[in-house]
Amino acid sequence: MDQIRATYNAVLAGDTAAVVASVRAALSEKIPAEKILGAGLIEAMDEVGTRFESGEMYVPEMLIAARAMQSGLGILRPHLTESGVKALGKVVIGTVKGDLHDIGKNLVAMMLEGAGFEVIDLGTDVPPERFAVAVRQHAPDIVGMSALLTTTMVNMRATLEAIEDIGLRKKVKVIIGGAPVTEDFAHQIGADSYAADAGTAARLAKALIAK
Ligand code: B1M
Repeated sequence: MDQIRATYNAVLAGDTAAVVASVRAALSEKIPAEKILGAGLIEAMDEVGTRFESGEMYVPEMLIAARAMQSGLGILRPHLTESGVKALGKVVIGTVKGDLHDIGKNLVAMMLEGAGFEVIDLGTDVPPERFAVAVRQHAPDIVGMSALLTTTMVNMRATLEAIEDIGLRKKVKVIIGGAPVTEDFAHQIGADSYAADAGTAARLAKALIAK
């Protein structure tokens, strides 16, 4: 079976060992890492979401699939990021308060590293005040926020306000993203940019730094 299909099926089955094996096999067949990521891992997670929505899958299975996907991402990481590149700038990134989804955020962090940024990852469920403290502590060029829930998107605005409150909003550019987030929402809350996917986030970060 083709290794991309095998990766896709293994993520859906939540079979970590099979994901690891098929991703390794795909790489050894010289299939580009971006293709394994997009058509294997990401498409499978989209299907997991669809099955969850229709009631065919429940939270535990979704979690197992997510873990399997992360194991595949771990193998792809060195192939997606370049080593030895001088840092273009610094990015503080995190998933906003109340939100535990981190696969997309991890992917964005990985692509940013690959594009040459130093990335400080605050993790998930990051309260606005922690983002603000990190901005003060690390003096990043860019702050990246991810949200996957409509109920947590609002915490992006609160985070911007917390950075504003310590007087550092003008010192950083802010990029936001995540499935429910839109360009319009980014404008509404006063973020500098919205990125629909990890590749776009890395491209936008470079463009913002160039300005
Ligand atoms: Co959750 N979940 N989940 N979940 N989950 C969604 C998001 C959901 C859409 C599923 C559904 O109903 N179809 C739904 C949200 C509905 C809504 O609010 N609109 C949902 C729900 C309801 C929930 C719970 C409430 C379920 C429950 O407990 N009843 C619960 C909430 C927990 C919490 O956060 N407080 C929950 C829990 C979980 C798990 C823990 C089981 C697990 C997360 C594991 C983990 O992340 N470590 C999980 C998963 C896996 C999903 C789905 C299936 C997949 C998300 C994913 O990883 N996608 C998801 C359905 C879906 O999205 N299709 C779903 C793959 C990833 C590569 O894509 O994260 O979109 P994504 O990232 C993309 C872009 O969005 C963008 O780039 C990435 C890659 O190109 N991007 C950025 C992301 N962040 C960015 C930041 C940027 C720029 C771009 O700039 C900084």
